Amino acid sequence: MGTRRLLALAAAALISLAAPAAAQAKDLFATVGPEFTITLRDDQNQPVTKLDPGDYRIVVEDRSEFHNFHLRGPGVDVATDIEQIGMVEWNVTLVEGRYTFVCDPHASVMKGAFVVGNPPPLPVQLVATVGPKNTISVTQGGKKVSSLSAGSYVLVVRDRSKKHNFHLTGPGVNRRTTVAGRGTFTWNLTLNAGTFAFRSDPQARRVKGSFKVTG
Ligand SMILES: [Cu+2]
Repeated sequence: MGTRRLLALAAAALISLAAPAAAQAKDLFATVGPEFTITLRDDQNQPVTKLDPGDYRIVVEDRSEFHNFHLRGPGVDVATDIEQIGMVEWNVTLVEGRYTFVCDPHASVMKGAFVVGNPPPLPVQLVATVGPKNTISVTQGGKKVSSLSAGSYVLVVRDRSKKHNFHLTGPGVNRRTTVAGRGTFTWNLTLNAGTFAFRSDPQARRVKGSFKVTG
């Protein structure tokens, strides 16, 4: 092998060392404390609400021995110690989905969330209530439901009577609670276009209702 060829190989090796193998990880900055504050910001100091999928380096500054920073989402579950103060670096790969961060001891007030990529919308929550008197309803945000768009729903069923049940029927759906039982139940439903009827079976003529689902 001639000298010129060796030099060419050496030059090629240097270039391949200099070129990053993959896209560089982006930096994010997390803080928690000293007061009841928790933040996650990008390198422009903007609060993180939406990110592209990819590799990230998260620099966490835990400024309090009463708080921690806990990040959770698809493929990620990392947290700082509550008692420890200081800086931590995490290298994480974020994929399409929904991520949340909290301070564990104060998760109801110290919290945040962001999406990565374009995850499917969260299912809408509906509430079905039957009893304690001869009443039955399906509501969304406190309002009676009369029509819905087809899709995924979470139906929280509150059966508040031992004389009634909640029975929902419609295209592809036939579910009920027991008459004698009471309780709160969570049903994950896919509602397709059509008419849905609900009733309490022991008083199906009086305690009933319906809504439409459009495609
Ligand atoms: Cu806290």
